[in-house]
Amino acid sequence: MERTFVIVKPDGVQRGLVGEIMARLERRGLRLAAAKFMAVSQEMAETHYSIHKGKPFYDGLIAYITSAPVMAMVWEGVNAVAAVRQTMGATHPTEAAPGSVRHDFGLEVGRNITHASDSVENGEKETALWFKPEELVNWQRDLDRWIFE
Ligand code: D4T
Repeated sequence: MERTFVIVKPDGVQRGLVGEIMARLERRGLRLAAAKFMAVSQEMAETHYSIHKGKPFYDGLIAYITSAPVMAMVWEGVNAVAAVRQTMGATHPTEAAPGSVRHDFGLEVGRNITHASDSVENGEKETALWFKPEELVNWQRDLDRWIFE
């Protein structure tokens, strides 16, 4: 089953949106595989965002993601990467589709509430960075046959 890595970022946690965002993913039919409420170390932030090193927004991005706790999660399902990116909406909240998390709760790219992996490969890499293998739960949900064809 395809897996993707998701973060409710510090602004989402501070604004009390963790439950709302998890509820949207659950309602969509995605299945939770791991979740961890945690502070983000400087080292973790720099590794996670290493592709953005040197860009003008990099320092602000690192300060933002380490500024308060986050909810780190792994969600799984058919087409999980694309489905979660769609539920979150475009990176810039003013370009995000109506009904998406970033549209419904965000205004600025530097406070865009969530992260979601942009490919299956990055989902696997990010999951391995943020979670130990034993923190991932393999389980069957009784509803699965009504959601996955
Ligand atoms: P994340 O990785 O946070 O889910 O965002 P996206 O996958 O949607 O977008 P991204 O990797 O292009 O950007 C990572 C992160 O950097 C912030 N950012 C981005 C910013 O502050 N200013 C910018 O101009 C861009 C492009 C927001 C998300």
